Amino acid sequence: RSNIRIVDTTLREGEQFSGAYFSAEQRREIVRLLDAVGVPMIEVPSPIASPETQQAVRDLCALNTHARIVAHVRCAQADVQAALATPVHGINLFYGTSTELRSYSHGKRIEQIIHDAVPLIKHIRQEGRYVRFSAEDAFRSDLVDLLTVFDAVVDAGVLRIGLPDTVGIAKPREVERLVRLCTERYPGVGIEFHGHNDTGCAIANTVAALEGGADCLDTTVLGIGERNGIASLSGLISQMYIHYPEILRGYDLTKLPLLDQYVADCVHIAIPFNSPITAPGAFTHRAGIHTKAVLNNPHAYEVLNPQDFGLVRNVEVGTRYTGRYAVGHRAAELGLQLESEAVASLTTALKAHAEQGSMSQDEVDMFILAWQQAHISEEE
Ligand code: HCA
Ligand code: CU
Repeated sequence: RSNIRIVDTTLREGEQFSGAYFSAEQRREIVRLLDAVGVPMIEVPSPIASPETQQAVRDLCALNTHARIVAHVRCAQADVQAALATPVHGINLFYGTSTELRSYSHGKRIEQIIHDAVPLIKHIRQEGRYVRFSAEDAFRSDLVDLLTVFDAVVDAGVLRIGLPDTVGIAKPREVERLVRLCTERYPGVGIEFHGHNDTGCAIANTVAALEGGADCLDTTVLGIGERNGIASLSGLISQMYIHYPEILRGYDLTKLPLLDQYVADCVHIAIPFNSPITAPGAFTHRAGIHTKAVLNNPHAYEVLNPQDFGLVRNVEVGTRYTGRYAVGHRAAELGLQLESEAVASLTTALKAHAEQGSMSQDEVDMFILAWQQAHISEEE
């Protein structure tokens, strides 16, 4: 299944993140970096938003990326017109289908949704552009309502249907089940999944969608988005790297840390400590049992090879849970040839010191060298 596409929506969903604002140059740089990583589809905001947004969308299309640029557009004539006035590859339509959104958001009945969407889909197809239709809040939508809408939009010629978990309520098996049901009911039509992270299942749900047969999977850089965001690009990539590496053929994963850092800077946050791949501590090993095994063979406690992402492993020595193996290894790196008894007593001393607080790598090195000095003078 190498025809699976990541659809990155950092510029659309991601800018809905509290405090986010991307300047024109930042938008271009994010697109360039996403393209350098190898993401095949990039979603941008609706050109109807403002003249500036419409110009920005034109500028992004003018970058001539390998990645296809698609605009996220409401099911309204003027919105679709504004998008078609730009050279976007296609249009991602969306419409709320749940009772909640139909009651508290747009107030439309299912028949009205179909009535609005169908002519727009036909029009976009006549213009020769790609079109997808997403049933916003799909996982709180009545199944009959959902399938009624999908039957109509598929009939109208939509190329892909979207199943967004808009409020982050879905469970992985439920996602897999609904996606599979749609792949069986609509053969020949692609399925896109978009998972919010309100209950911490965004990445798991996105992988479940992939396994259920979805062929487009939404992400944002760092997972930023409305509320606490959606599945992160690095999170989805980390799963694919291990379980579906064929999907990542043609990607340059060494650009991922640059991209994550760039977007973190744009939105004034640090890369989260628990971010897959790019967290500052994602390749840091600490406990004695871990450090010993990792120094023997990194595979013991690493399923991602940091080098594949242009990153390096970090073995922390200066803690009270450190072990002789790691301490001896560091001493050897500093050029000291120590007998095993010496390593044992150095380790005891270092652990005792680290009881007062963990030591940085520099502090560890200074400690080891000082200990060595004292040791030599004792011997003399
Ligand atoms: C939104 C809603 C959306 C749309 C997703 C989609 C969602 O913020 O406008 O078009 O597939 O989560 O439902 O992001
Ligand atoms: Cu969303």
